[in-house]
Amino acid sequence: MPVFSLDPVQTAWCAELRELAVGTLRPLAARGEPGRVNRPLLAALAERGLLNRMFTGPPGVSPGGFPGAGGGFANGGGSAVPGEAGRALELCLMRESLAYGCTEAETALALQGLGAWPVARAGTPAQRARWLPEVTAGRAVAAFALSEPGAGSDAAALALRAVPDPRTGRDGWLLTGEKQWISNAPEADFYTVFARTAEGIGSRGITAFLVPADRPGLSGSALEMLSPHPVGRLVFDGTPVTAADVVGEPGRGFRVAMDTLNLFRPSVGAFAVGMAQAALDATLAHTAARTAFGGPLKDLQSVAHQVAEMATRTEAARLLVLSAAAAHDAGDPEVPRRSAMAKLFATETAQYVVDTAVQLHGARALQRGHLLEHLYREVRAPRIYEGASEIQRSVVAKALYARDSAAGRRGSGT
Ligand code: COS
Repeated sequence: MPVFSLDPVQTAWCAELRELAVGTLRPLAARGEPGRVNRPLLAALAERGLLNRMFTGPPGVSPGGFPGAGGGFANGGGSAVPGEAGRALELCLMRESLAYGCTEAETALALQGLGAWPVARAGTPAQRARWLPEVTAGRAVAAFALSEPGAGSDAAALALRAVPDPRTGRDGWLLTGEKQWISNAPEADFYTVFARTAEGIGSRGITAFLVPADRPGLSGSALEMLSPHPVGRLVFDGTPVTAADVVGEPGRGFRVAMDTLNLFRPSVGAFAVGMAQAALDATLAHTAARTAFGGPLKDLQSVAHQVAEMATRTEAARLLVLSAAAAHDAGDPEVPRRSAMAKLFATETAQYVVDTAVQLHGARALQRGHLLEHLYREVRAPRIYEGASEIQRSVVAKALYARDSAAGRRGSGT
């Protein structure tokens, strides 16, 4: 893996996105209702081509990209499997840059990606043609429905049942059960739902379905969470699905979920890095301007060293995120470990950086409406969703031991 650096075009694009986030998207976010989907914000992301770009990758770099010269899904979708060139990196650059200026816009974009990526990656041509142009236009809201009240970290234990529909025989199922803590629920227009089609075989008995929100027997309610975006619960009461709703192959849904998380985990790290950078920059400005004990705070060594530590950890997190993204795009076999490391380190780092920034600002940072008060609330959830930090450590350790045993090596103490 080469040493990582961004080229001038990428650097300029990130600067443009930060400006867009602060100047245009932040005011739109402020007019939204906390806990509700902000459709004008989504429309603004779509208008600037960002939702589309999330799926197509950088212009001209995605050789197997979606058909329609440069048009991606907006021109009607298609059936080609997208090339991976630049995809994860692109997603990370967008998420970090948007998060720096407007976390709500960042999350709205990311959730469209998380909910619709399984369809883009493994869906049928009909599913893709029906939904992806709507998703990238910001008209259809997508959601990824994996977690359940009894299966969060242990995703393979999910219990939402898909039993054969006696009316349609082998070609249909009825979904019965619950999903919980689903971002964008209950307002999404469709859900990528992971359900159990076979008992007793764990992760191999799971199938992914594309379930439009208006299917009979599907209802939802909002949960009040420490999160500005909607999070809800879904109840499936004999909701009918058919073979045409299967995303990928029956019994291969866990793979669809894991592939999606392998792509999105580094980008959760990028979101965290964007927040950490915003907190760091606010701290630099504050500690340079604020005086106490006869001089600016920055002249106190205890303050300066904390700022240096914040900056060093943020930079390390960014490099880990970008190298995991680059590894994903290069088809590196160690993607699960690298993605897990990036998410783990970046989200834990951002928590530390934002917390330290609050400490260095003092009481003003806790005032409702202060940037750091906002970031302090935002920074907590990413350490839990898309695999809690503890799960990421397990993924990393498992991959290390598997690699070690494949190489036939023994630890130094044996
Ligand atoms: N990428 C690709 N494949 C993966 C994978 C990954 N990151 N993680 C697991 N798999 C595959 C394994 O290779 C295995 O495949 P086979 O059946 O072909 O051998 C299968 O999935 C089962 O893997 P494993 O036995 O490791 O499953 P476990 O149940 O022990 O652990 C974890 C799976 C804990 C890693 C998984 O459940 C997980 O990621 N949990 C967190 C879920 C999560 O992120 N929830 C948040 C929802 S979105 S907000």
